[in-house]
Amino acid sequence: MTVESTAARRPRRNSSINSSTSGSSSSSDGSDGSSTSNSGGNSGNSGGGTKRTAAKKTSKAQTAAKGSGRKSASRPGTGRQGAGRQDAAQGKTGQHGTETGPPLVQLLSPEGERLEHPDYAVDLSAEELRGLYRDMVLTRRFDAEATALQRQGELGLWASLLGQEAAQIGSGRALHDDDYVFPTYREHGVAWCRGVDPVNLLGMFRGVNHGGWDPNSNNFHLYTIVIGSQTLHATGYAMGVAKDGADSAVIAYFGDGASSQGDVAEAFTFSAVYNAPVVFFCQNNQWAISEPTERQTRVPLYQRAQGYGFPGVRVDGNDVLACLAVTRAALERVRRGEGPMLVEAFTYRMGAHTTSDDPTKYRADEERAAWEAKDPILRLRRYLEKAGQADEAFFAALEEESEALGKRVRETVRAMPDPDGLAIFDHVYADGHALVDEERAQFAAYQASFADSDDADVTAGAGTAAGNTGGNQS
Ligand SMILES: Cc1ncc(C[n+]2csc(CCOP(=O)(O)OP(=O)(O)O)c2C)c(N)n1
Ligand SMILES: [Mg+2]
Repeated sequence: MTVESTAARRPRRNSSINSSTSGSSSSSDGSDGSSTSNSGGNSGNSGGGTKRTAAKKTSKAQTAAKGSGRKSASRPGTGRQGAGRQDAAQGKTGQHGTETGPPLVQLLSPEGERLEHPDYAVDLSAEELRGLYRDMVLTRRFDAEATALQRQGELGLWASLLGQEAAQIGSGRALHDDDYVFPTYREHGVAWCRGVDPVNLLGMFRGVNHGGWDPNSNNFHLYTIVIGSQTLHATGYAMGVAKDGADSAVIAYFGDGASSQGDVAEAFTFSAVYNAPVVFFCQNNQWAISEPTERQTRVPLYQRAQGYGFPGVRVDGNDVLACLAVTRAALERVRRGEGPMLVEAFTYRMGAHTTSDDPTKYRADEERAAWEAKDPILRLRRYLEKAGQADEAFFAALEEESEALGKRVRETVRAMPDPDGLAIFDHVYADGHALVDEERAQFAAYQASFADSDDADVTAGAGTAAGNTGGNQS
């Protein structure tokens, strides 16, 4: 990894939200714990331009999670003792992600009431509140469009963020432009806050590219599918930032399932020992494909930080105001050089793991229904309406904007050109390689054989193609 020290001296700009956040972020017990154009329309930031380079790793693996058939043991310290949740494979009835755990930092109740917290506060103008609402609505609209596009065969796969909008928009709007983000594959709301055009998120899922955006344009790294590995990339990057003497921060997103990965444990250890300016933002959406969180941990996830020597805090991940306040405080802490911090955003994955998944096989419908009542968008809408901070005209205009975004996404994705099949050979070695050249030539000849077959009759053409692959013609 190289880090140019000039990047470290870039002037710091704030995100689109200007508000005060108070808060020590030092306890680990949980008690203290605008838009631009229509294309994009999502950036409160004026751009990246940082010249740092960060490690990249994007490969793909899929494993199907299986229930072992064992019953959950009681879980000391989780507040879930005796909850009696059965194995997901056995019964789909258990109360999952119970509210009886440690207290959450909350500034907005599910009913849309404003709450105070002794350590965290936000003071937002009506315009800023409407901005957060708009971010969440447009992100959800984009996400729904992407799911529909997958169902129509336009995308190979989609990982929906449904239900996690507040965690992502709240934390994303807490970032400064020169902060650097290492996402997983579900951070469409954070991408939105960074000013990445949502259409660009879809190329990889359509199979026409391996990323779709320049990470350094928006300080938003490429999506990472190797679970947990981006926490190490973030830690290394943050160690570089510290060596530069910069006052920017790094944030790594990961899931409850990822928290079990060795990479995450190593990232925690290194970041703590090297005092790296990194916030670990865990979206505990309570499922890792079909594995519930109680299979990952016997203590609340935020408490893991204590063992590594840095603080952790649990925030209501469906409360955009609390996510903003807590993430901002965490970022301030790491910028002050006080070492890393873990934020656990307690939320819920309302949809399937991806479009390849069927959650009805392993979780109860009632569970999802209970979380619909805590919908992050609905609760902010309730507050805006009660407080008289948004009128019907605002909601109607946003509805129109949503539809326009959906249309643009649809049309742009369908028009994405297929990649040149030979391009993949160009990026294996920076300076080329004789073996790759040979393989490129072989593949080019193979492709050309299909072109020839177009001129022949259908039967002969099929035979030619099969013959080239060594297959039979049955
Ligand atoms: C190293 C590795 N192991 C396994 C997988 C397969 N896999 C893809 S997503 C996933 C679950 C991740 O769950 P979580 O971290 O909670 O994130 P979420 O999908 O819930 O956002 C797994 C096991 C993978 N991609 N990489
Ligand atoms: Mg998860």
